[in-house]
Amino acid sequence: AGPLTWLEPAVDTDVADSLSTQFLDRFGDLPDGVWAAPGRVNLVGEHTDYNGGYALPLALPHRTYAAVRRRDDGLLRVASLQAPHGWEGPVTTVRQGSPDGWAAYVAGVASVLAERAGAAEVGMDVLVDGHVPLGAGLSSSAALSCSAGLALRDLVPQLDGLSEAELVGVCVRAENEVAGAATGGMDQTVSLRAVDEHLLLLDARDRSVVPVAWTLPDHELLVVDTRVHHALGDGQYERRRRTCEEAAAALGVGSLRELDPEVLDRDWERPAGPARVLHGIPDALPRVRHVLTENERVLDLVAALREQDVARVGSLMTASHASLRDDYEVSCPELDLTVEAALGAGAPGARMTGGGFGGSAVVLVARTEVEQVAESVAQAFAREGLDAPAFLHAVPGPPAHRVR
Ligand code: GAF
Repeated sequence: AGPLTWLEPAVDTDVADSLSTQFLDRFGDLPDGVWAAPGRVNLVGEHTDYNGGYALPLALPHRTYAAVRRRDDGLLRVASLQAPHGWEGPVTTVRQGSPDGWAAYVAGVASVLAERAGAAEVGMDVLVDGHVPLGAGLSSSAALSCSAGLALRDLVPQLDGLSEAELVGVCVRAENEVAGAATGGMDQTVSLRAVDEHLLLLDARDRSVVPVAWTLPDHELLVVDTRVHHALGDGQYERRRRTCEEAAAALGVGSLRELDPEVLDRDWERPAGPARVLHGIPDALPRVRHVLTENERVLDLVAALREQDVARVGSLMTASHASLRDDYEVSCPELDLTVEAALGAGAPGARMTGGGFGGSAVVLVARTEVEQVAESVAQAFAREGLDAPAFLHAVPGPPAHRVR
């Protein structure tokens, strides 16, 4: 299948050096600083965050960098090394669709923060350099909004004291209201609040987090980017979310999290039981089943990690994949192939990660077998005539931070 492609993280200080120089060329002045925010991979707990449930992501060492200079005239000038066109305009004109595309994630955060600061003069020049693979389901968009958000928080005096937890809310609002993506907060939470060398158990009900140690020293997490472009904007993500909200309303709860998972075995089918109530909502039954079983898998996986039970961690990951494929219907053939090939090569567990419909899978693999498992996945892709996937080592890294 040819040599494997490994996506390596950048070195913070190297990026900061070159980005500062390019910022000077473009904007005629040095930036006030350079900020970095990580992408993420989620180990388990998918499509649970907007249902008030649990997830278990980690921050990747792959980050998005933003060189920023504060402006006090309310103007935003946004550029990226990865995009031919930027955007320029007053912060007060930012709204859904203007700007659109990647710039909405930066402008959206600036607009929400300007409102928060009560100051229409909040503005900035930004030059972005993304080292989180784009469209790979590894949260490059949250990394973008979080890097810009943290920069503004640090540079605008009226925002002094705004906590990372509050900044999560700002970035989610920007993404929902300006970028027009109805995402649930997991990605921004882990980007801003990760704990180095740990996973983060997120309880989306109150957005609280608990660091969880990686207890399997002989194993690592291998990410496979299928290179099938993942986009949440095509309506499928929102449709899933709407189905869950309608189901919760029909069942008389504020979110699916409030349902006792035992209803699945105990009285799911009884007259006036959940199965009957959900009958009229297309696909609600399997969608609800996924969310309830997935929440349990998150807590079970945390317990299995504590017990250093590799086989159990792996089987919970694989069960999560099956549920996302069959009940939630957000996988795709390339993700299924990755999981199948990785398991076939001896990995204890594998699953799609992130929103789905393309993007990446995460594989639990013995350190001594990483190359071999990656090789098997690449060969499976080649046999199917698919473009070669890319690989990255998911070593849990620190949260968003100021580089200089
Ligand atoms: C995307 C969203 F942005 C997250 O909020 C989450 O819902 C995820 O899909 C699915 O778990 O990454």
